[in-house]
Amino acid sequence: MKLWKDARGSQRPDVLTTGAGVPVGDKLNLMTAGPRGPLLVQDVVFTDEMAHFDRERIPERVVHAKGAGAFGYFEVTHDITRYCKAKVFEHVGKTTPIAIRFSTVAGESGSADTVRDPRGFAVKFYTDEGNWDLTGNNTPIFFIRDALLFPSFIHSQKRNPQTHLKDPDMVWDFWSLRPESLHQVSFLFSDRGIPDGHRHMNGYGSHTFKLVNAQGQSVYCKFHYKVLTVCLCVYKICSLGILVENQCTSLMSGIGHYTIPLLPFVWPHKDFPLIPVGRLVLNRNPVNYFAEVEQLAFDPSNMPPGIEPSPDKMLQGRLFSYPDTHRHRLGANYLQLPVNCPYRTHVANYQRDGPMCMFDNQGGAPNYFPNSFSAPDTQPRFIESKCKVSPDVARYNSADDDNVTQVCTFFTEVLNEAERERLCQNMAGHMKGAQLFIQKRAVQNLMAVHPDYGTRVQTLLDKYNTEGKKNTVHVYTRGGASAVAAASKM
Ligand code: HDE
Repeated sequence: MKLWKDARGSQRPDVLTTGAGVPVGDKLNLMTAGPRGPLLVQDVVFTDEMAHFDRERIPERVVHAKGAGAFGYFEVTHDITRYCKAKVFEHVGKTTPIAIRFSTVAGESGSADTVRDPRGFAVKFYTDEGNWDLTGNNTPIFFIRDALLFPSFIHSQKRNPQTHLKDPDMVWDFWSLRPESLHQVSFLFSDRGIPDGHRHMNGYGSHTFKLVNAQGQSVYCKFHYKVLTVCLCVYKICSLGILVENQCTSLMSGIGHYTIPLLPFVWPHKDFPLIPVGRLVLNRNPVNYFAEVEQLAFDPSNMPPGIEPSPDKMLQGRLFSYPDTHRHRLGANYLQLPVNCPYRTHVANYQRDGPMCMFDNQGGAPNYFPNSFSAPDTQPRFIESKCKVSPDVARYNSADDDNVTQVCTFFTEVLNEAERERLCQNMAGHMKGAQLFIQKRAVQNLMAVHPDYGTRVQTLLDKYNTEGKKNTVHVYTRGGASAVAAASKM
Protein backbone atom coordinates (compact mmCIF):
# COMPACT_ATOMS: atom_id res chain seq x y z
CA MET A 1 0.00 0.00 0.00
CA LYS A 2 1.26 3.49 -0.86
CA LEU A 3 1.86 5.66 2.21
CA TRP A 4 1.95 9.45 2.67
CA LYS A 5 4.11 11.03 5.29
CA ASP A 6 2.66 14.03 7.07
CA ALA A 7 4.63 16.88 8.67
CA ARG A 8 5.34 14.91 11.81
CA GLY A 9 6.55 11.91 9.86
CA SER A 10 3.59 9.69 10.77
CA GLN A 11 2.39 7.36 8.08
CA ARG A 12 -1.14 7.14 6.86
CA PRO A 13 -2.77 4.69 4.48
CA ASP A 14 -3.94 6.35 1.29
CA VAL A 15 -7.63 5.46 1.56
CA LEU A 16 -9.62 8.58 0.72
CA THR A 17 -11.81 9.78 3.57
CA THR A 18 -14.11 12.64 4.55
CA GLY A 19 -12.86 15.15 7.10
CA ALA A 20 -14.32 12.86 9.75
CA GLY A 21 -12.16 9.96 8.54
CA VAL A 22 -15.00 8.05 6.94
CA PRO A 23 -13.84 6.20 3.78
CA VAL A 24 -15.15 7.60 0.49
CA GLY A 25 -16.15 5.32 -2.38
CA ASP A 26 -16.56 7.87 -5.22
CA LYS A 27 -15.03 11.34 -5.27
CA LEU A 28 -15.67 12.14 -8.91
CA ASN A 29 -19.46 12.16 -9.18
CA LEU A 30 -22.19 14.00 -7.28
CA MET A 31 -25.02 11.94 -5.84
CA THR A 32 -28.09 12.97 -7.84
CA ALA A 33 -31.65 11.85 -8.48
CA GLY A 34 -31.14 10.72 -12.05
CA PRO A 35 -28.19 11.46 -14.33
CA ARG A 36 -29.12 15.17 -14.79
CA GLY A 37 -29.76 16.06 -11.13
CA PRO A 38 -30.98 17.47 -8.83
CA LEU A 39 -28.38 17.01 -6.14
CA LEU A 40 -29.27 15.28 -2.88
CA VAL A 41 -28.67 16.87 0.53
CA GLN A 42 -27.51 13.45 1.68
CA ASP A 43 -24.42 13.77 -0.53
CA VAL A 44 -22.24 14.44 2.48
CA VAL A 45 -19.11 13.72 0.46
CA PHE A 46 -19.95 16.86 -1.52
CA THR A 47 -21.06 19.05 1.40
CA ASP A 48 -18.05 18.04 3.49
CA GLU A 49 -15.72 18.98 0.65
CA MET A 50 -17.44 22.19 -0.45
CA ALA A 51 -18.15 23.62 3.01
CA HIS A 52 -14.49 23.29 3.93
CA PHE A 53 -13.37 24.80 0.64
CA ASP A 54 -15.70 27.77 1.22
CA ARG A 55 -13.75 28.51 4.41
CA GLU A 56 -10.18 27.97 3.19
CA ARG A 57 -8.96 31.54 3.28
CA ILE A 58 -7.90 33.22 6.48
CA PRO A 59 -7.03 36.94 6.56
CA GLU A 60 -3.55 37.50 5.20
CA ARG A 61 -1.10 39.41 7.39
CA VAL A 62 -1.97 43.12 7.23
CA VAL A 63 1.74 43.74 6.54
CA HIS A 64 4.49 41.23 5.61
CA ALA A 65 1.87 39.11 3.83
CA LYS A 66 4.37 37.61 1.33
CA GLY A 67 6.92 35.38 2.98
CA ALA A 68 8.93 32.18 3.05
CA GLY A 69 9.83 30.04 6.02
CA ALA A 70 12.51 27.59 7.10
CA PHE A 71 13.47 25.65 10.20
CA GLY A 72 16.71 24.82 11.96
CA TYR A 73 18.49 25.53 15.21
CA PHE A 74 20.41 28.15 17.15
CA GLU A 75 23.71 27.12 18.71
CA VAL A 76 25.51 29.13 21.39
CA THR A 77 29.15 29.68 20.42
CA HIS A 78 30.12 32.36 22.97
CA ASP A 79 29.23 32.73 26.61
CA ILE A 80 27.07 35.77 27.46
CA THR A 81 25.71 34.56 30.80
CA ARG A 82 27.36 37.57 32.45
CA TYR A 83 24.76 39.65 30.60
CA CYS A 84 21.79 37.35 30.27
CA LYS A 85 20.23 34.49 32.23
CA ALA A 86 17.91 33.35 29.41
CA LYS A 87 18.08 29.57 29.03
CA VAL A 88 18.63 29.93 25.30
CA PHE A 89 22.16 31.27 26.09
CA GLU A 90 22.75 28.87 29.02
CA HIS A 91 26.07 27.39 27.89
CA VAL A 92 28.32 27.19 24.88
CA GLY A 93 27.21 24.35 22.62
CA LYS A 94 23.53 24.51 23.65
CA THR A 95 21.15 24.22 20.71
CA THR A 96 17.56 25.45 20.48
CA PRO A 97 15.17 24.72 17.60
CA ILE A 98 14.07 27.73 15.56
CA ALA A 99 11.53 28.71 12.92
CA ILE A 100 12.24 31.65 10.63
CA ARG A 101 10.17 33.69 8.22
CA PHE A 102 11.51 36.15 5.65
CA SER A 103 9.03 38.50 4.07
CA THR A 104 8.40 41.69 2.13
CA VAL A 105 6.30 44.38 3.80
CA ALA A 106 3.79 46.17 1.62
CA GLY A 107 2.75 43.60 -0.99
CA GLU A 108 -0.08 41.12 -0.77
CA SER A 109 0.45 37.41 -0.34
CA GLY A 110 0.70 36.93 -4.11
CA SER A 111 3.10 39.82 -4.76
CA ALA A 112 6.62 39.58 -6.18
CA ASP A 113 9.66 38.70 -4.06
CA THR A 114 11.88 41.12 -5.93
CA VAL A 115 10.27 44.44 -5.02
CA ARG A 116 12.01 47.42 -3.42
CA ASP A 117 10.92 47.00 0.20
CA PRO A 118 12.45 46.20 3.57
CA ARG A 119 12.55 42.47 4.28
CA GLY A 120 11.17 40.91 7.43
CA PHE A 121 13.60 38.68 9.33
CA ALA A 122 11.55 37.00 12.07
CA VAL A 123 12.97 34.21 14.22
CA LYS A 124 11.11 32.07 16.74
CA PHE A 125 13.31 30.27 19.28
CA TYR A 126 11.50 27.34 20.93
CA THR A 127 13.37 27.66 24.26
CA ASP A 128 13.11 25.58 27.46
CA GLU A 129 11.40 28.53 29.12
CA GLY A 130 8.87 29.36 26.42
CA ASN A 131 9.13 30.92 22.99
CA TRP A 132 11.35 33.89 22.26
CA ASP A 133 10.37 35.75 19.08
CA LEU A 134 12.92 38.18 17.72
CA THR A 135 10.78 39.76 15.00
CA GLY A 136 13.20 41.95 13.09
CA ASN A 137 13.94 43.29 9.64
CA ASN A 138 16.95 43.28 7.32
CA THR A 139 17.59 46.94 8.17
CA PRO A 140 18.53 48.31 11.60
CA ILE A 141 16.36 51.43 11.27
CA PHE A 142 12.69 52.24 10.63
CA PHE A 143 10.43 54.85 9.01
CA ILE A 144 8.71 56.20 12.11
CA ARG A 145 9.47 56.65 15.81
CA ASP A 146 6.00 56.50 17.28
CA ALA A 147 3.81 53.39 17.12
CA LEU A 148 0.66 55.51 16.84
CA LEU A 149 1.72 56.42 13.28
CA PHE A 150 2.09 52.82 12.09
CA PRO A 151 -1.43 52.22 10.66
CA SER A 152 -1.27 55.50 8.68
CA PHE A 153 2.26 54.80 7.51
CA ILE A 154 1.23 51.37 6.24
CA HIS A 155 -1.94 52.71 4.61
CA SER A 156 0.22 55.18 2.67
CA GLN A 157 2.34 52.30 1.31
CA LYS A 158 -0.59 50.09 0.37
CA ARG A 159 -3.43 50.74 -2.05
CA ASN A 160 -5.37 53.97 -2.59
CA PRO A 161 -8.86 53.47 -1.12
CA GLN A 162 -10.46 54.83 -4.28
CA THR A 163 -8.36 53.42 -7.11
CA HIS A 164 -7.02 50.29 -5.36
CA LEU A 165 -3.63 51.12 -6.88
CA LYS A 166 -0.32 51.83 -5.17
CA ASP A 167 -0.10 55.61 -5.11
CA PRO A 168 3.12 57.71 -5.11
CA ASP A 169 1.04 60.66 -3.81
CA MET A 170 0.20 58.77 -0.65
CA VAL A 171 3.72 57.41 -0.23
CA TRP A 172 5.52 60.74 -0.64
CA ASP A 173 2.86 62.80 1.10
CA PHE A 174 3.33 60.76 4.28
CA TRP A 175 7.12 60.51 4.06
CA SER A 176 7.59 64.20 3.34
CA LEU A 177 5.30 65.19 6.22
CA ARG A 178 7.31 62.93 8.55
CA PRO A 179 11.02 63.65 7.93
CA GLU A 180 12.05 61.10 10.55
CA SER A 181 11.51 58.63 7.69
CA LEU A 182 14.45 60.10 5.71
CA HIS A 183 17.04 57.62 6.92
CA GLN A 184 15.04 54.48 6.17
CA VAL A 185 13.75 55.98 2.90
CA SER A 186 17.34 56.66 1.81
CA PHE A 187 18.26 53.07 2.65
CA LEU A 188 15.24 51.86 0.72
CA PHE A 189 16.07 53.67 -2.53
CA SER A 190 19.74 52.74 -2.29
CA ASP A 191 21.03 49.35 -3.47
CA ARG A 192 20.03 47.96 -0.07
CA GLY A 193 16.35 48.28 -0.98
CA ILE A 194 16.39 45.12 -3.12
CA PRO A 195 18.49 42.46 -1.36
CA ASP A 196 19.99 39.63 -3.35
CA GLY A 197 17.54 37.07 -1.98
CA HIS A 198 16.84 35.94 1.56
CA ARG A 199 20.04 33.96 1.64
CA HIS A 200 22.31 36.97 1.42
CA MET A 201 20.79 39.49 3.79
CA ASN A 202 21.66 40.31 7.38
CA GLY A 203 19.00 40.67 10.06
CA TYR A 204 18.45 43.11 12.92
CA GLY A 205 16.29 42.96 16.02
CA SER A 206 16.10 46.73 15.41
CA HIS A 207 14.94 47.81 18.85
CA THR A 208 16.96 48.04 22.00
CA PHE A 209 16.19 45.24 24.44
CA LYS A 210 17.15 44.75 28.05
CA LEU A 211 19.19 41.69 29.07
CA VAL A 212 19.07 40.63 32.72
CA ASN A 213 21.60 38.26 34.33
CA ALA A 214 21.17 35.82 37.21
CA GLN A 215 22.17 38.52 39.71
CA GLY A 216 19.42 40.83 38.44
CA GLN A 217 21.81 43.26 36.73
CA SER A 218 20.75 44.53 33.36
CA VAL A 219 22.25 45.99 30.19
CA TYR A 220 20.75 47.32 27.02
CA CYS A 221 21.45 45.39 23.85
CA LYS A 222 20.60 45.13 20.18
CA PHE A 223 20.61 41.87 18.23
CA HIS A 224 22.24 41.50 14.81
CA TYR A 225 22.43 38.51 12.47
CA LYS A 226 25.31 38.43 10.00
CA VAL A 227 25.26 36.05 7.05
CA LEU A 228 28.13 33.54 7.23
CA THR A 229 27.51 30.81 4.71
CA VAL A 230 24.90 30.01 2.20
CA CYS A 231 24.43 26.45 1.17
CA LEU A 232 21.88 24.30 -0.58
CA CYS A 233 18.63 25.77 -1.68
CA VAL A 234 17.07 28.23 0.77
CA TYR A 235 19.37 27.35 3.60
CA LYS A 236 21.63 29.81 5.26
CA ILE A 237 23.80 30.07 8.31
CA CYS A 238 24.02 33.31 10.28
CA SER A 239 25.84 34.35 13.38
CA LEU A 240 23.87 36.10 16.09
CA GLY A 241 25.68 38.97 17.75
CA ILE A 242 24.67 41.51 20.33
CA LEU A 243 25.66 45.11 20.89
CA VAL A 244 25.70 45.91 24.57
CA GLU A 245 25.34 49.38 26.00
CA ASN A 246 26.60 50.36 29.47
CA GLN A 247 26.07 48.35 32.59
CA CYS A 248 22.69 49.07 33.95
CA THR A 249 23.36 51.01 37.12
CA SER A 250 24.53 54.07 35.24
CA LEU A 251 21.63 53.79 32.84
CA MET A 252 18.77 53.27 35.23
CA SER A 253 18.40 56.93 36.05
CA GLY A 254 18.29 57.54 32.32
CA ILE A 255 15.38 55.16 31.97
CA GLY A 256 13.61 56.73 34.92
CA HIS A 257 13.71 60.25 33.62
CA TYR A 258 13.97 59.68 29.89
CA THR A 259 16.74 62.27 29.77
CA ILE A 260 19.52 60.53 27.88
CA PRO A 261 19.26 60.30 24.10
CA LEU A 262 17.81 56.95 24.81
CA LEU A 263 17.74 54.09 22.39
CA PRO A 264 18.57 55.68 19.09
CA PHE A 265 17.85 53.27 16.25
CA VAL A 266 21.49 53.26 15.15
CA TRP A 267 24.27 52.68 17.63
CA PRO A 268 27.69 53.41 16.12
CA HIS A 269 29.61 50.12 15.86
CA LYS A 270 32.83 51.80 16.94
CA ASP A 271 31.24 52.67 20.30
CA PHE A 272 29.40 49.38 20.71
CA PRO A 273 31.29 46.59 18.95
CA LEU A 274 29.36 43.40 18.21
CA ILE A 275 29.80 40.58 20.72
CA PRO A 276 29.39 37.21 19.04
CA VAL A 277 26.80 34.92 20.62
CA GLY A 278 26.00 31.99 18.39
CA ARG A 279 24.89 30.80 15.00
CA LEU A 280 21.61 30.05 13.32
CA VAL A 281 21.50 27.07 11.02
CA LEU A 282 18.56 26.64 8.67
CA ASN A 283 18.38 23.06 7.48
CA ARG A 284 14.75 22.22 6.76
CA ASN A 285 12.13 23.54 4.37
CA PRO A 286 8.50 23.59 5.49
CA VAL A 287 6.61 20.40 4.79
CA ASN A 288 3.34 22.31 4.41
CA TYR A 289 3.26 26.04 3.67
CA PHE A 290 -0.08 26.88 5.25
CA ALA A 291 0.48 24.88 8.44
CA GLU A 292 4.04 25.96 9.05
CA VAL A 293 4.45 29.39 7.44
CA GLU A 294 1.04 31.02 6.96
CA GLN A 295 0.05 30.08 10.50
CA LEU A 296 3.45 30.95 11.97
CA ALA A 297 2.75 33.82 14.36
CA PHE A 298 5.56 35.99 15.72
CA ASP A 299 5.14 38.17 18.75
CA PRO A 300 7.77 40.57 20.13
CA SER A 301 6.12 40.20 23.54
CA ASN A 302 7.25 36.56 23.69
CA MET A 303 10.36 37.10 25.82
CA PRO A 304 11.62 34.42 28.22
CA PRO A 305 13.15 35.42 31.59
CA GLY A 306 16.40 37.32 30.99
CA ILE A 307 15.16 39.23 27.93
CA GLU A 308 12.92 42.26 28.51
CA PRO A 309 11.60 45.22 26.54
CA SER A 310 13.28 48.60 26.62
CA PRO A 311 11.05 51.69 26.86
CA ASP A 312 11.29 52.17 23.05
CA LYS A 313 7.84 53.47 22.06
CA MET A 314 7.85 51.46 18.86
CA LEU A 315 8.64 48.20 20.62
CA GLN A 316 6.04 48.95 23.29
CA GLY A 317 3.41 49.47 20.58
CA ARG A 318 4.38 46.21 18.94
CA LEU A 319 3.95 44.30 22.20
CA PHE A 320 0.21 44.91 21.83
CA SER A 321 -0.23 44.74 18.07
CA TYR A 322 1.18 41.30 17.24
CA PRO A 323 -0.78 39.05 19.62
CA ASP A 324 -3.83 41.18 18.83
CA THR A 325 -3.57 40.59 15.09
CA HIS A 326 -2.97 36.85 15.66
CA ARG A 327 -6.17 36.57 17.68
CA HIS A 328 -8.00 38.12 14.74
CA ARG A 329 -6.16 36.24 11.98
CA LEU A 330 -5.79 32.81 13.58
CA GLY A 331 -8.12 32.82 16.59
CA ALA A 332 -7.83 33.05 20.35
CA ASN A 333 -6.09 29.67 20.61
CA TYR A 334 -3.40 30.39 17.98
CA LEU A 335 -0.71 29.47 20.50
CA GLN A 336 -1.95 25.89 20.40
CA LEU A 337 -1.17 25.51 16.69
CA PRO A 338 1.80 23.13 16.34
CA VAL A 339 4.10 25.71 14.76
CA ASN A 340 3.35 28.30 17.45
CA CYS A 341 3.04 26.21 20.59
CA PRO A 342 5.94 26.40 23.02
CA TYR A 343 6.47 22.66 22.70
CA ARG A 344 9.73 22.54 24.64
CA THR A 345 8.00 23.59 27.82
CA HIS A 346 4.66 22.87 29.45
CA VAL A 347 1.93 25.50 29.31
CA ALA A 348 0.28 25.85 32.71
CA ASN A 349 -2.13 28.74 33.22
CA TYR A 350 -5.77 29.52 33.86
CA GLN A 351 -6.82 30.24 30.29
CA ARG A 352 -9.52 27.87 29.11
CA ASP A 353 -11.92 27.21 26.24
CA GLY A 354 -12.29 29.44 23.18
CA PRO A 355 -12.65 28.40 19.53
CA MET A 356 -10.56 25.47 18.29
CA CYS A 357 -9.16 24.37 21.62
CA MET A 358 -6.82 21.66 20.38
CA PHE A 359 -5.52 19.83 23.41
CA ASP A 360 -7.13 18.56 26.64
CA ASN A 361 -7.88 22.15 27.80
CA GLN A 362 -5.70 21.41 30.87
CA GLY A 363 -8.01 18.61 31.95
CA GLY A 364 -9.55 18.86 35.40
CA ALA A 365 -6.99 21.33 36.78
CA PRO A 366 -8.49 24.39 38.54
CA ASN A 367 -9.30 27.26 36.18
CA TYR A 368 -8.97 30.01 38.77
CA PHE A 369 -6.10 31.47 40.79
CA PRO A 370 -5.34 31.48 43.64
CA ASN A 371 -6.79 28.09 44.52
CA SER A 372 -6.30 25.55 47.29
CA PHE A 373 -5.80 22.51 45.10
CA SER A 374 -2.89 22.49 42.72
CA ALA A 375 -0.06 24.39 41.13
CA PRO A 376 0.83 26.18 38.80
CA ASP A 377 2.08 28.88 41.05
CA THR A 378 4.06 32.08 40.45
CA GLN A 379 7.82 32.09 41.01
CA PRO A 380 9.66 35.17 42.37
CA ARG A 381 12.77 34.25 40.37
CA PHE A 382 10.85 34.99 37.16
CA ILE A 383 9.76 38.50 38.18
CA GLU A 384 10.84 41.13 35.65
CA SER A 385 13.66 43.52 36.56
CA LYS A 386 12.68 46.76 38.24
CA CYS A 387 13.15 50.18 36.75
CA LYS A 388 12.12 53.63 37.88
CA VAL A 389 9.64 55.60 35.79
CA SER A 390 8.54 59.00 37.05
CA PRO A 391 8.07 61.34 34.09
CA ASP A 392 4.88 63.29 33.34
CA VAL A 393 2.32 61.39 31.34
CA ALA A 394 1.89 63.22 28.03
CA ARG A 395 1.92 62.72 24.26
CA TYR A 396 5.56 63.58 23.55
CA ASN A 397 6.41 64.71 20.04
CA SER A 398 9.36 62.77 18.58
CA ALA A 399 9.12 64.25 15.07
CA ASP A 400 11.75 66.90 15.60
CA ASP A 401 14.55 64.74 16.97
CA ASP A 402 17.62 64.94 14.75
CA ASN A 403 16.31 63.62 11.42
CA VAL A 404 19.30 64.41 9.23
CA THR A 405 22.74 63.73 10.78
CA GLN A 406 22.74 59.97 10.28
CA VAL A 407 21.22 60.33 6.80
CA CYS A 408 23.93 62.80 5.87
CA THR A 409 26.62 60.35 7.02
CA PHE A 410 24.93 57.64 4.98
CA PHE A 411 24.78 59.83 1.87
CA THR A 412 28.24 61.37 2.06
CA GLU A 413 30.38 58.70 3.75
CA VAL A 414 28.74 55.27 3.53
CA LEU A 415 27.75 55.39 -0.14
CA ASN A 416 30.28 55.80 -2.93
CA GLU A 417 29.61 58.05 -5.91
CA ALA A 418 28.04 55.35 -8.08
CA GLU A 419 25.79 54.27 -5.22
CA ARG A 420 24.76 57.89 -4.54
CA GLU A 421 23.81 58.31 -8.17
CA ARG A 422 21.71 55.13 -8.16
CA LEU A 423 19.98 56.24 -4.95
CA CYS A 424 18.98 59.58 -6.54
CA GLN A 425 17.87 57.89 -9.77
CA ASN A 426 15.76 55.32 -7.92
CA MET A 427 14.22 57.94 -5.68
CA ALA A 428 13.38 60.42 -8.43
CA GLY A 429 12.05 57.57 -10.58
CA HIS A 430 9.50 56.85 -7.88
CA MET A 431 8.83 60.40 -6.68
CA LYS A 432 8.01 61.56 -10.20
CA GLY A 433 4.61 59.88 -9.79
CA ALA A 434 3.68 62.27 -6.98
CA GLN A 435 2.14 65.71 -7.41
CA LEU A 436 4.45 68.71 -7.67
CA PHE A 437 3.69 70.24 -4.28
CA ILE A 438 4.48 66.90 -2.62
CA GLN A 439 7.72 66.55 -4.64
CA LYS A 440 8.69 70.04 -3.53
CA ARG A 441 8.25 69.26 0.16
CA ALA A 442 10.16 65.96 -0.18
CA VAL A 443 13.07 67.66 -1.95
CA GLN A 444 13.22 70.35 0.74
CA ASN A 445 13.74 67.58 3.29
CA LEU A 446 16.58 66.13 1.18
CA MET A 447 18.14 69.61 0.95
CA ALA A 448 18.24 69.69 4.75
CA VAL A 449 20.21 66.44 4.71
CA HIS A 450 22.72 67.66 2.12
CA PRO A 451 22.30 70.21 -0.70
CA ASP A 452 23.84 67.78 -3.17
CA TYR A 453 21.21 65.15 -2.31
CA GLY A 454 18.30 67.55 -2.83
CA THR A 455 19.74 69.15 -5.96
CA ARG A 456 20.42 65.86 -7.70
CA VAL A 457 16.93 64.51 -7.06
CA GLN A 458 15.37 67.85 -8.13
CA THR A 459 17.41 67.89 -11.36
CA LEU A 460 16.20 64.42 -12.24
CA LEU A 461 12.62 65.34 -11.35
CA ASP A 462 12.83 68.45 -13.54
CA LYS A 463 13.50 66.22 -16.53
CA TYR A 464 10.47 64.06 -15.80
CA ASN A 465 8.26 67.03 -14.93
CA THR A 466 8.89 68.85 -18.21
CA GLU A 467 7.56 65.81 -19.96
CA GLY A 468 4.01 67.05 -19.49
CA LYS A 469 3.34 67.08 -15.78
CA LYS A 470 0.59 69.60 -14.99
CA ASN A 471 0.84 71.84 -11.99
CA THR A 472 -2.51 70.76 -10.61
CA VAL A 473 -3.48 69.35 -7.29
CA HIS A 474 -5.72 66.33 -6.87
CA VAL A 475 -7.71 66.64 -3.70
CA TYR A 476 -8.75 63.37 -2.15
CA THR A 477 -12.22 63.68 -0.69
CA ARG A 478 -14.58 61.54 1.30
CA GLY A 479 -17.12 62.06 -1.46
CA GLY A 480 -15.51 59.52 -3.76
CA ALA A 481 -14.36 61.18 -6.95
CA SER A 482 -11.24 63.26 -6.52
CA ALA A 483 -11.60 66.96 -7.19
CA VAL A 484 -8.92 68.79 -9.15
CA ALA A 485 -7.88 72.28 -8.10
CA ALA A 486 -5.35 74.66 -9.57
CA ALA A 487 -2.14 74.47 -7.62
CA SER A 488 -2.15 78.22 -7.18
CA LYS A 489 -5.37 78.04 -5.20
CA MET A 490 -3.95 75.57 -2.66
FE1 HDE B 1 5.69 44.74 12.35
N1 HDE B 1 3.80 43.92 12.25
N2 HDE B 1 4.93 46.38 13.22
N3 HDE B 1 7.55 45.61 12.37
N4 HDE B 1 6.48 43.10 11.51
C1 HDE B 1 3.50 42.73 11.73
O1 HDE B 1 2.05 41.15 12.70
C2 HDE B 1 3.70 46.48 13.77
C3 HDE B 1 7.85 46.84 12.86
C4 HDE B 1 7.81 42.84 11.32
O2 HDE B 1 6.93 36.85 9.38
C5 HDE B 1 2.06 42.34 11.97
O3 HDE B 1 1.72 38.94 12.33
C6 HDE B 1 3.55 47.74 14.47
C7 HDE B 1 9.28 46.99 13.05
C8 HDE B 1 7.96 41.55 10.71
O4 HDE B 1 4.97 36.79 10.34
C9 HDE B 1 1.53 43.48 12.85
C10 HDE B 1 4.75 48.39 14.29
C11 HDE B 1 9.81 45.81 12.63
C12 HDE B 1 6.67 41.05 10.53
C13 HDE B 1 2.73 44.39 12.93
C14 HDE B 1 5.61 47.53 13.51
C15 HDE B 1 8.72 44.96 12.21
C16 HDE B 1 5.76 42.05 11.05
C17 HDE B 1 1.28 42.03 10.75
C18 HDE B 1 5.12 49.79 14.77
C19 HDE B 1 11.29 45.43 12.55
C20 HDE B 1 6.26 39.75 9.88
C21 HDE B 1 1.14 40.53 10.70
C22 HDE B 1 5.13 49.94 16.17
C23 HDE B 1 11.92 45.39 13.86
C24 HDE B 1 6.38 38.60 10.84
C25 HDE B 1 1.65 40.08 11.96
C26 HDE B 1 6.08 37.31 10.13
C27 HDE B 1 4.37 41.91 11.10
C28 HDE B 1 2.70 45.53 13.65
C29 HDE B 1 6.91 47.91 13.10
C30 HDE B 1 8.95 43.66 11.67
C31 HDE B 1 0.28 44.17 12.37
C32 HDE B 1 2.32 48.19 15.21
C33 HDE B 1 10.01 48.22 13.60
C34 HDE B 1 9.26 40.88 10.31
O5 HDE B 1 1.16 43.00 14.10
